[in-house]
Amino acid sequence: SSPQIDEGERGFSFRFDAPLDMRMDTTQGETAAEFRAAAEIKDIIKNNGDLKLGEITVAQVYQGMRGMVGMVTETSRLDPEEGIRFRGYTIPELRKQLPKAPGGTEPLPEGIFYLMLVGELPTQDDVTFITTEWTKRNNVPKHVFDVIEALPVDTHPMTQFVIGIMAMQRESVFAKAYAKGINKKEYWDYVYEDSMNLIARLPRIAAYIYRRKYKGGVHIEPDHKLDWAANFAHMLGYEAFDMKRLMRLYLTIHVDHEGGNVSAHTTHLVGSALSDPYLAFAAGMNGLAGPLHGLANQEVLNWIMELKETLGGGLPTKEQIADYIKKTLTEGKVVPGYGHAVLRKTDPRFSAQQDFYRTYIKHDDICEIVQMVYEVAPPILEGTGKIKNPWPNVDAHSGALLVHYGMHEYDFYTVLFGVSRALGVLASLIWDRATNSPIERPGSLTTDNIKAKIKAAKEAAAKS
Ligand code: HAX
Repeated sequence: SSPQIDEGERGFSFRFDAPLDMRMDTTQGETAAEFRAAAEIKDIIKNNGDLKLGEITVAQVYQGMRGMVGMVTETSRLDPEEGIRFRGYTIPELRKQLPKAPGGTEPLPEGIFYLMLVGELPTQDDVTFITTEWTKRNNVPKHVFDVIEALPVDTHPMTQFVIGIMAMQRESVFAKAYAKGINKKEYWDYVYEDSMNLIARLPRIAAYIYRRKYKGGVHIEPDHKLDWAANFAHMLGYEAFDMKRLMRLYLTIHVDHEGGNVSAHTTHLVGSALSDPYLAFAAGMNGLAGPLHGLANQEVLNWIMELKETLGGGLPTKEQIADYIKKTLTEGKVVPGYGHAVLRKTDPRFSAQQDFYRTYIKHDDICEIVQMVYEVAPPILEGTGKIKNPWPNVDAHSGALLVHYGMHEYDFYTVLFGVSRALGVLASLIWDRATNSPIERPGSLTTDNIKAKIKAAKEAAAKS
């Protein structure tokens, strides 16, 4: 039912027909096939396009568009009080309901990808299908590794990661098909192909960077019997069951956080120009590499280690932690891992990791410091009177778990986040093309324009 694509050009002899095609309305015949969602959106715009979703204030345009709805993202939705839901499911629900690896207790990231893409919980077979697809597609062209090798080894891992992604752009089936000329109804299919290939290959690139930078360039081949997350842990050099279990949880909870965060929004924005998934995702990763976004996970560990060092090692007291937080604030720095632009309570991704710690690890010094900071920091941050959310976000906990299992290279953590984030932003990109989402082009004003509007509003108020 989906468009016929020449296998040679595509480079693959297999495809992903079932779940996405279930959503295609083929009642009008093969050539007019259109996603039901695309037809529904057209209808919504036609009949309800004038309905107001809110008003835009001067503060919002100056202050990072907080609370301003500016796009549609189907894969997940963030509630300020409750936290994230993926297609309606909370993280605790998904930890229970998503399929697991044999003998495993944490969900397979393949399952949350399926959920975000298809909109329904996968069966074990659906998840096996995705694992098999990603295994088949995980071959990284040699020139990609050559390009990474050309960089000084001390280049930040996120920079190496983005350059690796860009070096793969040559393989884009969307870009090749577009250059030949394709019907816009077929875009999603090529974007799907690129996204699947990219997700399949990212752990290999990430592991290559890790082994190159920290393990003397001794690389580990993928094990095709393993699921995507376990194989990633294996290629990084972690064979213990515990680390594979953590990796499955880690790569599941970092996938998506609705559409407005920097990495998701950037991927969506760049993709809206019909830049292919490699270009769009690499752009998103440049945003994730910022310290107020994904890089916060490395910052948290640096911050905790500096705290420990300042106090001569060992477990600090709560008073010492409080003093250290106050010192951080006095120096005009942020307390990494705390605060959020949307959330107004403890991030459920933090709670999931805390639960993982309590269930499987039970005692670890760094994880204990994380728990102590969680007790001490919120009232101090709240006491500043300006921080809107004094609670921890996802990054406050992740590094401590990784250190426990032996991964001490803090500046690599954001790459792990990036590998996971691919699942959400690329599932969204496929939906963007399937629903004919247009090029994004919001307006902007100058401060003079705003002053003129303020003046006009005052004059109007004086007259009335
Ligand atoms: N420590 C110190 N000051 C903080 C703070 C923190 N953790 N969180 C917010 N503030 C400050 C802001 O810098 C801002 O100060 P100014 O008015 O002087 O500019 C003020 O409090 C109001 O900010 P806000 O409205 O509460 O927060 P924002 O929406 O502007 O910013 C951030 C949200 C997440 C960027 C912010 O809380 C922060 O910098 N946190 C620390 C870094 C961090 O953990 N980032 C990861 C966030 C989650 C994520 O994306 N993960 O990838």
